Amino acid sequence: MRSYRQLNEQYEALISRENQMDDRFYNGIYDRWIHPVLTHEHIPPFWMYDADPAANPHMMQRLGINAVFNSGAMLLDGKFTLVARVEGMDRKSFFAVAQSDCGTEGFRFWDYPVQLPDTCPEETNVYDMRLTQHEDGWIYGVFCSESKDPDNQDLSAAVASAGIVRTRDLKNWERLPNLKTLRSPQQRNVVLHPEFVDGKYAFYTRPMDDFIETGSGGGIGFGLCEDITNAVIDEERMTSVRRYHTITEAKNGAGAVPIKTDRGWIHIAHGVRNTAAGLRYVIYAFATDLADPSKVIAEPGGFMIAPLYEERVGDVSNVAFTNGAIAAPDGRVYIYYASSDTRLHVATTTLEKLTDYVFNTPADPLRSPDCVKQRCQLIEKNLEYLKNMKGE
Ligand code: BGC
Ligand code: BMA
Repeated sequence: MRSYRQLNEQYEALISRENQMDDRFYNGIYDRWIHPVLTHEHIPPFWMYDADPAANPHMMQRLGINAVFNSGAMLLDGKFTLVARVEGMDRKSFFAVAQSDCGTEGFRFWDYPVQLPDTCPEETNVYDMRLTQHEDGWIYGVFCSESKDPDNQDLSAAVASAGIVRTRDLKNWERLPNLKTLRSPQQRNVVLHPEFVDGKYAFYTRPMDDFIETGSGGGIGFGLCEDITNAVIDEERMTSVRRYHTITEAKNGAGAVPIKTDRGWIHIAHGVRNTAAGLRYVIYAFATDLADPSKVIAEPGGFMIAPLYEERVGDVSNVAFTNGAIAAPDGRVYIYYASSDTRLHVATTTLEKLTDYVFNTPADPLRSPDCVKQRCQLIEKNLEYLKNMKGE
């Protein structure tokens, strides 16, 4: 049996462990790190154990935690701040704030998880918060609010919609009415754009016909609304679309809040395809126009991050998913991505590299023969170049 003190020492050792770049991996675009930045082991023991041996003689978990994963991210007072999806053993998720000074290690949860105003009795589960520091001065959290579908007998039938909260400090939260999209029955993966567009609040949406299938939903949508305290979107324009036989065939969805660069907004999103082994989630990037953030101006072919090594296995295997990234003032970019709905990692790059990646990676040619042509062009250029290099 372990004492509470031992459990706490173990936890403190984990929190103070240094992280290192993962030398197994190189692609020039970003670096991976050896250790995940948040796991269920980063949960303070006082969230799980009753520390009093009189009440807990076997020092057993009374309320275990299953997983810590998809996290919104921002810099708050200079600290790397994550609002993580924490999932109990009971499958219910909730949000909790963890902070670190450097962004790649040392994330520590605040003493209490986020206690959102409980305004909606049907809401059963909440997850995947995107944190937007909006130019109106508020920090918004947009998340998936899930309820049982009252109109469907199937026990698993659910309804997903976008919940909206706002705060100034991640401590006091005001709940606003859920987003209403007049033309889409369900929503998940909704992200609030950080600036007004045509004087309005702008949301990236993900129109869906039902809980899992996007159906006729063609991709990542974009819609404007006048009033954030009663957010209603009529038309959803398409930004990055789903395409046959690509990484977005089954679904796609906005991830991190778009990052502003001189050349456009950079979006880090997810794409899903179906396989015999279930859905495969990967992370991809694209850029949209500075003046019209719904207009895609560059979209590299294929994925940027797919689950690799240990990342491949977890509660929902073969998933890489992001809902938060931080572009630090020094030009470094931290992409927080979860693997297999189990743990959270960071991939680090710079704004310069990310821009190079998004604007100079060839687009998906969509057909095998054209992919071969694309690759042969690169090979030919290289063989020519390398021939001339000989003897140097
Ligand atoms: C789960 C999410 C998942 C969604 C769609 C929800 O019940 O909590 O993790 O993305 O279903 O599969
Ligand atoms: C989704 C997301 C995530 C999750 C993924 C894979 O639809 O909203 O919560 O990581 O499925 O299960």
